[in-house]
Amino acid sequence: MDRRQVIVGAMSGVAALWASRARAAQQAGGVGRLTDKIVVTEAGGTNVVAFSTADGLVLVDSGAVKMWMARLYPTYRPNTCLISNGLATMAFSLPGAFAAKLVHPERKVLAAMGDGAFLMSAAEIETAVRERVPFVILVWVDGGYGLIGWKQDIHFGRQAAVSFGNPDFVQLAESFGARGYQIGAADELLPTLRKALDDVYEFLVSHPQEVIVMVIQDEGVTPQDVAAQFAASGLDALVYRGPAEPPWPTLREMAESDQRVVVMAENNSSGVPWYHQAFEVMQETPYTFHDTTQFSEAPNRGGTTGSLLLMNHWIETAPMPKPSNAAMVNAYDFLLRRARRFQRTRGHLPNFVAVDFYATGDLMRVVQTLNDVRR
Ligand SMILES: Cc1ncc(C[n+]2csc(CCOP(=O)(O)OP(=O)(O)O)c2C)c(N)n1
Repeated sequence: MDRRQVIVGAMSGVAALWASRARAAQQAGGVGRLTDKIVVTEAGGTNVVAFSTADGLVLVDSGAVKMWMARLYPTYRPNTCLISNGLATMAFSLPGAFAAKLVHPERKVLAAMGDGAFLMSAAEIETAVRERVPFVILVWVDGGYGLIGWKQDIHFGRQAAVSFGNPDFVQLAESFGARGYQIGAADELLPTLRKALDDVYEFLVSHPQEVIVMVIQDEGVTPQDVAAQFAASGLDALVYRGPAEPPWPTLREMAESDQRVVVMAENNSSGVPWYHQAFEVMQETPYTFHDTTQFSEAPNRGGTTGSLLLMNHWIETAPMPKPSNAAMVNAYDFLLRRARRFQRTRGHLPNFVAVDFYATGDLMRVVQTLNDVRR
């Protein structure tokens, strides 16, 4: 099944807590009249703050959710928080998030909406799944038009015709081929959001030309554990299922067939057809170098038979690797020279270069140079 990023949070479990916090805020100075019907929330607001610092883009729907997001969600750059204001049309945030993700595929996009607004536009999840556009929908669930109920309370002292029943939102998301999560307490919100926003799957969906090779350091993890996690995350739909030996498909062929994740285990891959024994597939260099004079291109695990070549390229220090070493060995000239030496010794450029602190130094520039040479 084709699964996508959609988060559906049923918040009713913490409604009372949040409403009472909101009442405390009201007593402390003027947030308007609030009732227990109003779910959302200082707790939600502060949790979502973490998202705003991470260059995210949030679209906020009309409803009580807007009142709280507008008050509590800090923005640091223009146009990173889009709110349905003015005529305040409901249900804009879901298709709005879709459009925002198309325009900014590299950014994390979140639609924050009430259950009323969500149910007006939920069918667009099908479009998002079909078009492979991953974004996250956070639904505040209170089984009613909360903002309208709030206003009715203020004007009439009672509420009329603002309550409705809801489907099971997690099942609804799943039935579209999206992923659904239910959040039962405020402190679950941030970890769940992170999970939905940050995973490899999101990256692959939004970067359809990218291929990823994973080598899982699987001490204490069975192949069946790995397979279960791949199934739960949706990644199993994208794994490479061909033979892990020459002739390998080209990267373009892998992208076109959408088999873009090559998965290997350091130790045990038995019983899962797309999972391979890393050092039957790869050959590598040693990896325990304590200073730069010790770098060696000699065969290590995988001997000289593996069809993919791995160059290990970092300085070992206990208990943690050091960025200062990475700056030295990931520098352009040093790293390029080692790759050339590897090529002379092993008869081929490395297919993989393993480093510490990949963003320190010039790794990407070196790889670019090497790839140009190979073309
Ligand atoms: C298309 C549209 N219909 C009606 C309204 C009036 N309206 C504003 S907020 C709201 C209720 C929103 O309910 P919900 O999405 O569940 O959010 P909550 O207020 O419960 O957080 C309504 C009906 C509107 N703004 N836009």
